[in-house]
Amino acid sequence: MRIAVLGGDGFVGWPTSLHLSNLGHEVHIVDNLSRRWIDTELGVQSLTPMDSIQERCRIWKQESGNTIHFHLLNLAKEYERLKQWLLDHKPDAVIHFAEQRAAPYSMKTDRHKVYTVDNNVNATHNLLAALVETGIDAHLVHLGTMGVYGYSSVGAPIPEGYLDVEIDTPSGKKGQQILYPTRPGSVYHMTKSLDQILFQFYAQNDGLRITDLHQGIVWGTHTDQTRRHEQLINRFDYDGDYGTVLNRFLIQAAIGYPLTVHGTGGQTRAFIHIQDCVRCIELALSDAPKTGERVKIFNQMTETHRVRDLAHLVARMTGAEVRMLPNPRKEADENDLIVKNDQFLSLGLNPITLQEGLLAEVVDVAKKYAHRIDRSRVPAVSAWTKDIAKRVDHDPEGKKLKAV
Ligand code: USQ
Repeated sequence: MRIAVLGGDGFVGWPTSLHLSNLGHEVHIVDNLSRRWIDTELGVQSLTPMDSIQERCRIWKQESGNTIHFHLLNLAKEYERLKQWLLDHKPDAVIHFAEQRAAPYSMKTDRHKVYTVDNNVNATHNLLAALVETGIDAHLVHLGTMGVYGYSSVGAPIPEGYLDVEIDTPSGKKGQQILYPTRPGSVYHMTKSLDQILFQFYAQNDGLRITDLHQGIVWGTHTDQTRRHEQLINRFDYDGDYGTVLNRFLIQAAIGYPLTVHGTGGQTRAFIHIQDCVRCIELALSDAPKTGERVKIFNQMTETHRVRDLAHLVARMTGAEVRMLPNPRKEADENDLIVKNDQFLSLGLNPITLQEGLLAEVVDVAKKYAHRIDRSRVPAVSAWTKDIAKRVDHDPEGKKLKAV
């Protein structure tokens, strides 16, 4: 297949591009390199040294003999160029990762909220409108998030996108399937909830073939392809805005920084290893919906864990200290989470669950590049409301709190 990977320079986009190229697909990365610009804005860098995208593609060609093409294009701002690109390349599938993906970044200031909505919603809508206008019948696979469902304890498994409900009508009860109600916990998660509505409309109105992947928190850094050469290494975020919880704990353990648990650590979240992410994209591509079929929704996660349990697991493994901090986010202190992921399992996903070996691999990578870490960028200081900001500002590293 000829596959466009929009956002193919990012944390999941790059290993996905390598994985699909390795399987023999013709891969085109379309990216505006915004993630690299955000590093510059924030004054932080990936823990791992990343080469330019052109250099990464050159090394891949040298290693594998396969070409990955790179196209610099801003999906959210260059609509006419996007249409022309689609007409020129006629992809069989488009994988859409091209969105700002950090909840804390999206909540930093009003400017970051506006940027995240502008960028994410326009990127998705421009792509949908351009597919209709050009008549290109590509399977669109979008990277969504488990966070659209919210994190209140409902006591029942979260289904894969759709919920069966019964509605009282004058002629009795009627069954209906609705999108599972959204309850986003950040502006970023809200944009992915809006994406869902855009997908419903374009599938129903124009027959676009769309798969939406509701992904959990990714952990790990290497995949089979990024391991092949030092210069194919994946990016790896550790800072308070872009670093995600389990990878942050592993990096913190590697540099002797107390593990930063927000609040009680009773938040339960869904997780997936990066190797399984790229496998899931491959499986989703193999199971495209037909024209006229409703949007396919998969829960792209393999297990759920409570944040404090992960902290204690990492502490046991490494001897790190665990510290409960004032939570910069507005989120439930404690929640349960049961998630269905039957569709990927039935397509052949064999989940990689938390294994000491893979956890230790992340610690080793972090130790290798520890000299690149700016410890002052480790605390998460982006606060969800002004009231929370006052609390977090006084004690961002939880120094006044007792270690547990
Ligand atoms: N947390 C800590 N300590 C930290 C960092 C995070 O306790 O040092 C807590 C947070 O307060 C939160 C949980 O860990 O309760 C998860 O935070 P996270 O930063 O790992 O994940 P999140 O903000 O939800 O976002 C990440 C990705 C996003 C993806 C999402 C999947 O950045 O792109 O959509 O995970 S999910 O969480 O399932 O919605």
